[in-house]
Parts: sequence; C-alpha cells; structure tokens
Amino acid sequence: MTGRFITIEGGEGAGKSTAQTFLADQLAARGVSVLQTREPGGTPLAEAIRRNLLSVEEEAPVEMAELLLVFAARAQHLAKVIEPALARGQWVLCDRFTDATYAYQGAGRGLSEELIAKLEALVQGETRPDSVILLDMPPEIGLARARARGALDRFEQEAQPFFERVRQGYLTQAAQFPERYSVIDATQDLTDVQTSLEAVMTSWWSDA
Ligand code: Z5A
Repeated sequence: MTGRFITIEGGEGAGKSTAQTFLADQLAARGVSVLQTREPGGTPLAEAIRRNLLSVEEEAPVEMAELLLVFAARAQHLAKVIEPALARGQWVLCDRFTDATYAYQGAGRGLSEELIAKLEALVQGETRPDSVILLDMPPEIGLARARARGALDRFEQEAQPFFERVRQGYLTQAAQFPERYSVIDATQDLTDVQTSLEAVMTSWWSDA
C-alpha cells in the first residue's frame, strides 16, 4: 500500500502550520493514518541543519551552501521519515518541501532552476508530492504576523523584494503544474481558508 504525499507551501506567516493541523484532524476523522512533518527538519540531523539555516547568530551560508544544506536535510528526512511512512501507507503532510527551494533559493536568491532540478533528481529520485497546497498572500500580511510573534529569523529579515520574488516563484510553479497545485487565497478568514481546504480534500477522494 502506498500513502499520499501532501505538502503545504506559502510565504512567512501564511497559515501553513494552522492549515496542516486542520488537514491532519480532518483526515484522521476519516480514518486516514497521517504523519505530520516539516522542512527543513523532521529528523534530529535535519532539525540541526534547520537551526543553523534560520539562525541569525551563526555564520550565514552563502547561497550555494544554503541550497546544499536544504537538500542535505531533505535527503535525511526522505530516507528516515517520509519514504518509510509512504511505504507503510500513511499520508504524509509536510510543511514545505522542494517547491520552497524553487521559490526561496531559486526565485528568491537567484540560483538556477536547472541546478535545483538536478539536485531534486539526485536526492529524491522519482519522489514528488502528490498534491501541493499553496497558501498565497501578499508578503507584508504574513510578515506582520511573523513580527507580531517576536524575533525574526534569518529569512524573515530579508528585504521586501526578496519576498515578492518568492511569492512570484510559487505562483509560477503553480501555473506550471496545475494538476499538482491547489492555490488558496490565504488572506481570507480562517473559516473560509478551511472551507477551501475541505474542497481540496474532496478532490483527493474523487482521485482515489
Ligand atoms: N526554506 C528554504 O529557504 N528552502 C526550503 O527548501 C525550505 C525552507 C523547505 C522556515 O520555514 C524557512 O525555511 C522559511 C523558508 C526556508 N523561511 N522563513 N522564515 P517555516 O515554514 O518554518 O517558516 P515560516 O514561513 O516563517 O512559517 P510560520 O511562521 O510557522 O508560518 P505559517 O506556518 O505559515 O503560519 P501559522 O503559524 O499557521 O500562522 C501564523 C499566525 O497567523 C498564527 O498566529 C495563526 O493563528 C494566524 N493565522 C493563520 N491563518 C489565519 C487566517 N486565515 N486569518 C488570520 N490569522 C491566521
């Protein structure tokens, strides 16, 4: 039995964690065995890489090092957590995955799509998300939520144009892979976002 791999993407403070919890509860209520995880992270080693990537105190990685660290964490996460869960027939809900790399390291930092695609093939083989939920909103709204929460991490301290490029990067991918992507207007009230998430879930049952 093979599970289903669902990733949740979007800018800072777009509501990804909130959406993931909602989806996990809804799926569990339908009797689906769900594993919730996140990137960068999901294993002790990958979480250590995450701490380093987000830290404002450690030495900041150059763009190429940042890209390789993201994929190093991903290799560990896939081998130790994601692939075994899918093989057990679980549904994996992951807060960010490789689409974030195309958006942040690609569109945001300016590294080439071809290079990211090579690393994607090397690290992931054939593994790709079955569904990507993109919570889309103007970056200033999500950043205001992040600021309200307290100290900003290394990514959150980037200048506004970086976040605009990240948003456009995500929207470009969504247009390129419409069969995989569901784009939700994340500026809606939480109940409306949840109604949109329920509609996406309904499409999964009809696909099954
Ligand atoms: N990164 C990368 O560069 N390359 C990669 O390949 C990957 C990641 C995988 C960590 O991500 C960083 O890693 C990320 C890119 C980089 N950049 N940063 N920073 P992260 O996902 O951990 O960080 P984040 O985007 O800052 O996530 P977050 O702050 O946890 O936000 P969120 O999960 O999207 O939002 P939330 O916690 O669900 O909600 C935020 C608040 O808004 C909270 O108080 C909610 O109650 C509230 N909320 C949620 N929905 C609503 C609605 N609809 N209305 C009103 N309020 C709401």
